[in-house]
Amino acid sequence: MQDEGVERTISYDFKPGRESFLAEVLIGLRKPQKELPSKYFYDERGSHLFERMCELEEYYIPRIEASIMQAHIKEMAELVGPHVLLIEYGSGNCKKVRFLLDHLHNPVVYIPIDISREQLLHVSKELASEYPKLEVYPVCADYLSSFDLPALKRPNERVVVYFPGSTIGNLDPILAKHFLEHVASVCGTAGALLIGVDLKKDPAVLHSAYNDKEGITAAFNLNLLQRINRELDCDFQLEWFQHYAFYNPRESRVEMHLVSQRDQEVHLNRETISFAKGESIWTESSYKYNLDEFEQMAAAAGFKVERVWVDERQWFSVHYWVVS
Ligand code: AVI
Repeated sequence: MQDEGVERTISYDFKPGRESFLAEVLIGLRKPQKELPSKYFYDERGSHLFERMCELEEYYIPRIEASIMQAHIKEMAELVGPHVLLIEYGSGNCKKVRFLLDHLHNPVVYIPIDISREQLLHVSKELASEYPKLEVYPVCADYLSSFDLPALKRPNERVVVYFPGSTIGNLDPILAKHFLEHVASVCGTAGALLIGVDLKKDPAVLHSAYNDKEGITAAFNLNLLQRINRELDCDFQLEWFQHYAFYNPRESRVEMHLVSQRDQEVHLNRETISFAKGESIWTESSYKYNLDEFEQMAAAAGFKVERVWVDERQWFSVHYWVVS
């Protein structure tokens, strides 16, 4: 049954519908190197599996990012300043932003943007009651598409975008630059970006992070096929696809694929898609940067680097950039 109270908390709903999901899947599966957009990982089960992944010993990103945030939160809050309008792209379960909100000086508005509608509805409602002085305007959207932000009633001193977790790494560098240019225009003059990005490291560390022993990452990857079966009436046989993730040093990225275990055919929207044994569907890239490369990205996108924090092994970094 639909909870009408919750319904009303979504400020804007631009969630891609079935038609665009189908179109994007078909475009991807018709390519010589078959691919699927990683944004579709995050249905209800996918979001849940991602949360479990974030608890894994091997998947170091959330743990190290949280330790950097904890060590430097006072300085971050000073830089952000009072009465901020905070926008978060890919807000997920909003766990990270709670820590930030708890330390900011009288934040006035929070706009979480996420493609996973159910989770967005749920956490926005929780946040609104936990932070009664904060106005929460959830926006359901694929943040790469163009959409309007809600018109706001309350004045703010600065717009700050929060983009944690190295989600920027899931965009190829050219798209990442365009996206960050767009973020700079959303921030406007006096605006800033607080962003977490994963750094280059021993490929063995990356290998275990994306091939965890419990098989949660594999289940997360395969869940995409299950979602396509359910929502698009497709007939992928999950037992005949296998998770495969590796670090590609030439491109500085972890690639996730699903590899067909035999010659087989899949049917979607009256189309037959053939797979040869060993052929893969490329489902995600996770780019890793070094600090210089990411600083160059800031300049290219119209930002000035104000501050960078790293952990002692330099595995992960958090950056505060201001619009230049
Ligand atoms: C959301 N994103 C930053 C994750 C990453 O590390 O690229 C998604 C993920 N894929 C497999 N494990 C985690």
